[in-house]
Amino acid sequence: MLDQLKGLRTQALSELSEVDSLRGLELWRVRHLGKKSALIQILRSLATLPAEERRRAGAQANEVKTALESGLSEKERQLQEALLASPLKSRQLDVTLPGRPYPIGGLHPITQTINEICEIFGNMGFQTIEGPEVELEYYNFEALNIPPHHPAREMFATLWVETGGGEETTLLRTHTSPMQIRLMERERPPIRVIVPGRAYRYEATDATHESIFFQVEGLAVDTNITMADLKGTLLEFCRCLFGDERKVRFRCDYFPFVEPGAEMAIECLACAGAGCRLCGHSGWIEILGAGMVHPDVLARVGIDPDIYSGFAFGMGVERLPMLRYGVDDIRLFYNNDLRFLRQF
Ligand code: FA5
Repeated sequence: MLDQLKGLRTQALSELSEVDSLRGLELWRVRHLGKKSALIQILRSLATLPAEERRRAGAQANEVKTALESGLSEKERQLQEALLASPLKSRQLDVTLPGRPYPIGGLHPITQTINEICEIFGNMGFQTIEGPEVELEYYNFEALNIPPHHPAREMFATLWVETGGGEETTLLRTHTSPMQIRLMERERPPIRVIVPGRAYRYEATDATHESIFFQVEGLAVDTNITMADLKGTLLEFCRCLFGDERKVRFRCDYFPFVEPGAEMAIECLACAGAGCRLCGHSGWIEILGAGMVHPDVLARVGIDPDIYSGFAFGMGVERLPMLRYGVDDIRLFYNNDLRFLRQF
């Protein structure tokens, strides 16, 4: 057995000196140190030998195993080194070359639009605040003159949030208008704020409707605020965003929390006002609802409607870049197709 071990060692080490790749080295390892190799078989069979012979053969076998293992790791180190060195030798490496540019992210077009809206109104003296998306029914409806069973609840297909019994009913806000109330409860006039944020409606989506979309609420309360202030503010906003030439329509509408109420629409870019699928063949796309804050709403938050008056508006954010750049489907903003998003 001692002779056999000696032969194994010579054979293995001579084969090792011929190995010139990591793959070849792995094959060598399996052949000479693997479970089925002659050496490991010998080590396994030692137990069957008489004691004296076992001691000598065992020492010899372990010595061969150690020699093969250190040969293996030395060869591995040599091969790794050679692997690293070869491209450096074969190619010139210019360490002064600039690195490969990594793509850097950009702001989503809706975030860009919100930032722009905040800047335009900021220049007109409006502060930006935010409010909760999970809202109490009271703020979303009752405080805005929309009691249960009021037909206006039909306008807002509501997603209700389940709460344990006894707690106040909550919902995903259907518009940003509840922030009018929250703000007027804690601040006294003069007030001039805008509130960007998500709104949620349980309704089918189409080219101009999403079930989760952004609105920006506006609110100004002070002495002597009139409908002319509302109209002037909104027209100035449209001029800043769309330029002087773009046609804007301002006409009556109904919302229970304003009196009088209005809506504003911008001429459809897709058909230049001629009428198409996108604008429902009207030539106009509605961007916001607005009006003079209802005296009952002011009174409810403890602001005297005989002294103060205010205007409010709520605009849809996605429709603004649609109208500006001719995007013909609101859903494109949320499909996360980078080819589309990178254009903004
Ligand atoms: C409202 O939400 C009122 N809170 C607006 C308001 C505020 C009126 C203050 C008076 C005073 P309306 O449901 O019309 O109103 O929505 C306002 C704007 O949000 C719409 O003009 C539209 O631009 C946008 N919008 C409404 N629903 C969707 C939807 N499903 N997807 C995308 N945008 C929408």
